[in-house]
Amino acid sequence: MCGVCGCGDQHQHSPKHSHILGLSPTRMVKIEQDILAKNNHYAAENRRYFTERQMLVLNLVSSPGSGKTTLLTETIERLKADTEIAVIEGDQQTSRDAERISATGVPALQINTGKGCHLEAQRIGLALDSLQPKAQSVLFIENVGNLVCPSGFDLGEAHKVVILSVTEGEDKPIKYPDMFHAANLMLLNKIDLLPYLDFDVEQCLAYAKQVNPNIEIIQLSAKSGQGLEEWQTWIKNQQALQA
Ligand SMILES: Nc1nc2c(ncn2[C@@H]2O[C@H](COP(=O)(O)OP(=O)(O)O)[C@@H](O)[C@H]2O)c(=O)[nH]1
Ligand SMILES: [Mg+2]
Ligand SMILES: [Zn+2]
Repeated sequence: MCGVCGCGDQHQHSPKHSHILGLSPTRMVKIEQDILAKNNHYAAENRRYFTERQMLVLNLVSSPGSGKTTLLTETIERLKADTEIAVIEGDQQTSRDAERISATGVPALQINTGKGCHLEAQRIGLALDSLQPKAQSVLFIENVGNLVCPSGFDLGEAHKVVILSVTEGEDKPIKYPDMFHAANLMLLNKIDLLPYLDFDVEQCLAYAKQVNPNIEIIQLSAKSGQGLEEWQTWIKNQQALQA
């Protein structure tokens, strides 16, 4: 397990980490493999549950502050009239985001991971027991803000959706390639701020495609509403595929 973030993902372990933990690299690799195998088992159970209910499940991943919760509340306001929606919120501490979602009137459940830096499939399975999402609903899972290890943990979702905001710099896809490789869709958020920044949109899109040639990309602003219709259409199309 990674001695820095404790997440069990397959980070490159330096000898320094091994020394800190007092574990040999071989032993650490074995622990990582066990953690990921256990997670995959629960993810498969979740996926069965979602398939039986014809649910669309999206795992939203990004660094903290990219606008996941804002985008979710705006999306919910636009979809809730004709779509059943539920939300699972992941954060290390507080229920602030679940409260923001609950204000829209859709069921939301907060998972606090404490020191944990990603959501795991087993916790999602337990959350489903109390959330009881409806058949044919859309379930959004807002992962813990972290562009690294949530990429390695399958929660049983149909797609990982990575949100990158233009204030973060255009080079993030090549700095955190695992996440952009694992995602099927990238939402480039906060484009309302582009006039004030020297963010190179074309370069960013090229970096994302370099890491993942199949990634779809939508440029939007949760604040101004620009691009939200395209995102809604994408969700509706994915939902139709679950039926
Ligand atoms: N200008 C601008 N600000 C945004 C946009 N989306 C989110 N924000 C702001 O970014 C900050 C972080 O948003 P939040 O939704 O909490 O991000 P999260 O940590 O990814 O859930 C808040 O101050 C939001 O108001 C956007 O499209 N444009
Ligand atoms: Mg949030
Ligand atoms: Zn982690």
